[in-house]
Order: sequence, then C-alpha cells, then structure tokens
Amino acid sequence: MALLIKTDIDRGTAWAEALAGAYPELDVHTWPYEGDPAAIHYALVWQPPEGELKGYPNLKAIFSIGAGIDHLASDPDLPEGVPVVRMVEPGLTAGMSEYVAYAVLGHHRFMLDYARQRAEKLWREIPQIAAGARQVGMLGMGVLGRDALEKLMPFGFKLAGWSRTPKSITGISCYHGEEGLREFLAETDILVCLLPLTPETEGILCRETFDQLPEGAAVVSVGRGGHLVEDDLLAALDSGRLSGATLDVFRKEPLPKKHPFWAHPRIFITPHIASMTLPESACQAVVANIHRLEAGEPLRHVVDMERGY
Ligand code: NDP
Ligand code: OXD
Repeated sequence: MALLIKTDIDRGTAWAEALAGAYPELDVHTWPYEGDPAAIHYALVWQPPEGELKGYPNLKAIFSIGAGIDHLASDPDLPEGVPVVRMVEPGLTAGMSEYVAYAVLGHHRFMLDYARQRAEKLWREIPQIAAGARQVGMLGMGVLGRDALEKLMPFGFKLAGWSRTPKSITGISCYHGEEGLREFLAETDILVCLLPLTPETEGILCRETFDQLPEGAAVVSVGRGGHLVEDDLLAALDSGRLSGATLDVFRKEPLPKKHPFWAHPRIFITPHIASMTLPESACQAVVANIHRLEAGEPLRHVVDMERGY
C-alpha cells in the first residue's frame, strides 16, 4: 500500500514521520515522485498542481490536508470517481476555535481601538459592553463553526449560527437558508465566516450582507478569501457601517504588499494561519480511514463534490 504526500517540504517531512509511526507498513512517498504512478494508492495533498492527480491511475482516495477542498474542486482534471476526503481532526478544530475566540474577544473588547490609542500614546477608556448584550453569529455550522461557538459559550454571548440545512443546538439560535439569513444578520454584532468556498458562498461577505448587520458590527473572515468582496469591506469600514474586521484569508495569498488592507487601521490581518492541520493528530484520522477502506467499510468525511463541501 503506497501513499504520496504533496505539501511544502517541511510539512511533507513531518507528515511522513507521523505516518511512519502510525502505520509502519504504509509505503510513504513525498512529492515530487519519480516512481511508477500506478504504484500509488492514496494521495494526501494540499494545493496540488492542476492535472497532477489524474496521472495516478490506481488512486483509491484523495485526502485533503485542509478542511477546505476548494484547492481540489478547482482542478478540472480531478480524477472522476475517486473519493475526496476533507480533513477533520482535533488539532485543526482546536486551533480554529482558539483563533475565533481571540478575534471575537478582540472586537468585543475594542482591541483595534486600543492598538490605535497606543500608537498615539492616548490613555482613554472605552465603556465596556456586557458579553450578553452582543450576538456572535457564525456563517457555517460545520465541524469548525460549531466547535468555535461552543467554546465561546462560557463568556455569555448570545450565539447564533447559519447553515444550509436546519439545525437544533442547545444554547445557539439556529438559522438556515436564504430566508434565515436576514433574521440572523439583523441581530449579529460580530459576524464570523467559516463557510466552505462554493459557487453559492462566493462573495457572501458583501455590501448587501454588511448593510443588514447592526451599525458598528465587526466581521471575522476565516473561511476563504473568495467569500469577501474586498472593496465592499473597505467602503463599510470607511463609512463606519462596520467597526472592524479580522481577516485570515484573502483572494490573493500572500496578500500583495500594495494591498490597502495592510495599512487599514480597522483591519487586523494574519497570513492564513487561523488553524493548521497537525500531522501528529491528523495522521490518525488518515490512517483510520485507510484501514476502513481496506476493510471494505465506508470512508468518513467524504466530500459531496456536487455540493462543493
Ligand atoms: P464543514 O463542511 O464541516 O461545514 C460547512 C458548513 O457550511 C456547514 O454547516 C454547511 O451547512 C454550511 N454551508 C455550506 N454551504 C452553505 C450555503 N450555501 N448556505 C449556508 N450554509 C452553508 O466545514 P468545516 O467546518 O470543516 O470547514 C469550513 C471551512 O473553513 C473550510 O471549508 C475552509 O474553507 C475553512 N478553513 C479555514 C482555515 C484557516 O486556517 N483559515 C482552516 C480550516 C478550514 P450544512 O451544515 O447545512 O451542510
Ligand atoms: C484548511 C486551511 O482548509 O488550512 O484546512 O485553510
């Protein structure tokens, strides 16, 4: 049984070591691979070059190193009929919840304002608002969105989530579909986006959405850069419609040096690090799935490529 890893060199080495520990019999190769493509049964990939995977005729499954699979869905030559498995692993989930908690608390406690005051050596108290007076709204109530909201529960925020299909979760007001979006947005003071990037969700963080939020709301964009209409965000921040934004993902990554986001006082930027798959814990999920398939059992977390996530 052979598996090929395609990621950056450092992460590839960490993955190969983790897999060797978790499944010593697995023959692990790192990309670029110069052996016989027919000998490879599994691919574990992050942003493989377009058309690369179709060159392996005996693939049984493609494992995405990330939770998002847009880097695979965009390949017009993705091999047909080979299941694509998204990454669900505790390290990735925990990291995302940490980031979302940090960003939400930062907006809640006016940290962008205090950073600016610090630069001006200005000692000024901004009146505190009780967490219970604010709603945190999550776009995308999947593995990551739901965990992040649950981790925010002890702070006492009002919590709301929006998804495609209906949900019922204790302590979270759940909305779904286009009809639910308006009601969800109207009450959301801190909006977090943890949707997958699909044709339906592309550009969802746009003027029309911002205009439905309460005046002075904040936005945390951690799904994909394609969710955000960048000019609409700048306009909403400059007019005061929105009070701030935390952005981890961008339409073009790395964010170009001349991009106006870098210098904007109401934007906090990180370089797509909200969460990272940890090979040590993630290899267990991959290995368990390989064992499942080899035993004739169904794979877990297979992507519905029609739906796009
Ligand atoms: P899941 O597949 O578990 O969840 C996706 C959620 O989005 C589901 O609740 C789904 O609804 C909802 N959804 C999808 N399409 C729509 C739609 N058209 N309208 C309303 N809701 C919709 O994904 P994860 O939680 O595992 O990951 C989410 C995304 O986070 C990834 O796709 C990736 O882009 C991003 N990510 C970013 C990282 C970073 O470092 N910045 C790290 C990891 C992930 P339903 O429940 O009804 O199906
Ligand atoms: C992911 C990511 O999708 O890191 O996991 O962006």
